[in-house]
Amino acid sequence: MSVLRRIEDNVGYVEIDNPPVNAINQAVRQGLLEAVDWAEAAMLTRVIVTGKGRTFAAGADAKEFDAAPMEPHLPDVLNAIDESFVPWIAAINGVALGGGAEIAMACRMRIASPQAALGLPEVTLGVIPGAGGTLRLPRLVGLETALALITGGKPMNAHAALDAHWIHAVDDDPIEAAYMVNTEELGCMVPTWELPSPAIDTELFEATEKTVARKMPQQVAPIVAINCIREGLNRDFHDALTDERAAFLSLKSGPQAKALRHCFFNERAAKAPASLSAAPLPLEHIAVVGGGTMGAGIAYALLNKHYAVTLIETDDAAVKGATERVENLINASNTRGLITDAEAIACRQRFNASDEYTQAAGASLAIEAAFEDMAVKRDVLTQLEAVLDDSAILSTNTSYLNINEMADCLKDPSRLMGLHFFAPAHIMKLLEIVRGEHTSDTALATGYALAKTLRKIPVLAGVCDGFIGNRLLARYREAADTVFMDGSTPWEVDEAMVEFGYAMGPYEAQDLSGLDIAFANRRRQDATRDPNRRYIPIADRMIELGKLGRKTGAGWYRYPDGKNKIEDPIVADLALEEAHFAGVTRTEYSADEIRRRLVLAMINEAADILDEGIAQSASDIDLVTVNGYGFPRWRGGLMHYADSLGAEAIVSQLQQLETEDPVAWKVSPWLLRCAESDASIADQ
Ligand code: 3H9
Repeated sequence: MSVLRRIEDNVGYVEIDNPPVNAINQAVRQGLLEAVDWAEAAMLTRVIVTGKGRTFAAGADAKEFDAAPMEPHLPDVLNAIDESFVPWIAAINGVALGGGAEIAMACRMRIASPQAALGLPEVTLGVIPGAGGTLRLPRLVGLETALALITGGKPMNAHAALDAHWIHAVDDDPIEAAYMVNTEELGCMVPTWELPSPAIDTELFEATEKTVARKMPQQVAPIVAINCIREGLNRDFHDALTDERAAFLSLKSGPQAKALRHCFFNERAAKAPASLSAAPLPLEHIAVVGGGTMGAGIAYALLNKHYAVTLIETDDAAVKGATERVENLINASNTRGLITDAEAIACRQRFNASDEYTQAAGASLAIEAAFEDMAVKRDVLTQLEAVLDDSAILSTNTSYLNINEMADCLKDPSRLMGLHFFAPAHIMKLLEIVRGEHTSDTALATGYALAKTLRKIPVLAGVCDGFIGNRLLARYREAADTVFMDGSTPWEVDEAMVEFGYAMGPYEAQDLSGLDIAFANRRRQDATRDPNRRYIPIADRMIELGKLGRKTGAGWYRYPDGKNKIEDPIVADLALEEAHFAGVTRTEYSADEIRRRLVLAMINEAADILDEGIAQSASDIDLVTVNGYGFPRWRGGLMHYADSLGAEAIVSQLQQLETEDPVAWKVSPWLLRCAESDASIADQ
């Protein structure tokens, strides 16, 4: 039964019961529609609708979105509620999102518990509210708030919703409060659809369009939502509802909604593999070694989830610096209202920093976030092994280094895994969990359990230079540098990739992280680099010139005011010089050609990563590229996008590029197999 109902004192109690989050599927819609008839037939005085469990309703069941819509449709169900002579009251016990909030809006009254939140996050799934949300919300909260809520997709807590007149009351027991509502007062409540709609405000619409263009460039749903809201202000409610429904259905089957749904379900499916044969170690106390930006971010992320953290640094001054960085993060979160004063105090109480490894004793997990150097890391791990219990798990936050070589220094190498966080570690969602040759299932299970607590998206990676994400990044940059050397400028490359959907192109992004990191990697790779592989020396010239990125005021761009970037002709000239020395005849690349090369390079590398078993699935590549490397979410991730091109088309394009440079563009056997067997890339 997806909708439970009972009558008491002539009041109908309707409970949406579709665990885990009361998603509104066909059975729920049917159950609600039947409840309208049931309430009318029994001449009930009111119906109180609520959700079973912690959620009111998480919205339409997005798992149904790939199939043809099944009757009854939600807009019709909600019209029946809105127009029924038996008034419905929503007792909003938990989150009411999307269609869940739309159910609440079709009710005559809304009373929420203090823990509840309401939101219309449809645009995050590439659709719009499709059951009257674009019409009912402006009538309830006014145009400005409705535009912000629908285009932004962020939920509002119960008290804010009360202030916005979205709901009528906040009560610890919303069902009881709904029961207590005075019958006369309830009788006077006008059905939401009959409320007057706000007046058109052209300036506000223009401002919202600008905000959307800036914050969600190239995304279709928010623009369609704005149009539906605008059209809905002037039209008959039911005509506008028909148009809203048509717009919703068209978006639902479009490529952006499919891509965003893929991301949504892919992220939720990222869990510990069933094949792990061990349970995670219980964690309370975690040691972090290294208190730079990364280590401090990791420490704060852990403190924020109630772990006790001991941060180890090399000496007094370093301990002081690390403590300051952690303190700054606590304060910043506190100031932004993300944690309360009491939580900030508790974070400080759980934190301890020292230059003595013995302080880490008792920790059941240690995360090494020291300098990216094999000798340094091996030394840290050896010192940790000496003070920690034999059962404790060791991990390294290395971005590139060989974990097997690192584990060699340990008496028990099975204790070591990679936990590759992304900066800023307390914000970025991705966590690469790296399995070394000897890594135990206990270590991996502990990594996954930690990811769950930190609400990170775990992706299992094997050992190779850069694991999944940084290996792809290296190939992306190599392709960019080649295009730069052979004909373009960094700004042309950046612009092409921004047009593709990245927030910034590879050169601007590298200016942010610093050119010295990639330089150190290139020097580390010198000994093992394939001598037949073309080497683009421009980035090395940048280091010689002291252009290390934003931190030195100049990198690929110049930053005269420390903030805004300007193009630097000296940098463009470097490519001319190097091309001349290398005997390269430069050519002009269109933006399409730049994009084609950079994206194909990544797809081919990703295919090799899959072929070598470094990543488990194409979906994992999508998780990494979207959540760690800025690949446009609305394209679903690198391999979801690749699937839209098709393996055969990709292979034929790569083969053409292979004639230019058979080493860099060697077609991955994985892609060749996909093309030969006509297999979907996304399903691998
Ligand atoms: C919509 O409503 C359109 C309407 O306007 C028009 C219709 C005509 N569908 O996130 P969690 C699953 S569009 C299907 O891990 P949490 C999820 O996959 C919808 N399944 O839990 C997972 O499954 P599994 C607008 C859904 O506590 C399980 O529930 N609504 C849906 O961290 C637990 O999810 C939204 O965009 C769904 N709508 O967070 C809200 N939602 O266990 C989307 C969840 O098999 N949902 N599942 O992995 C959320 O934001 C979060 O899930 C929520 C709970 C905050 C509710």
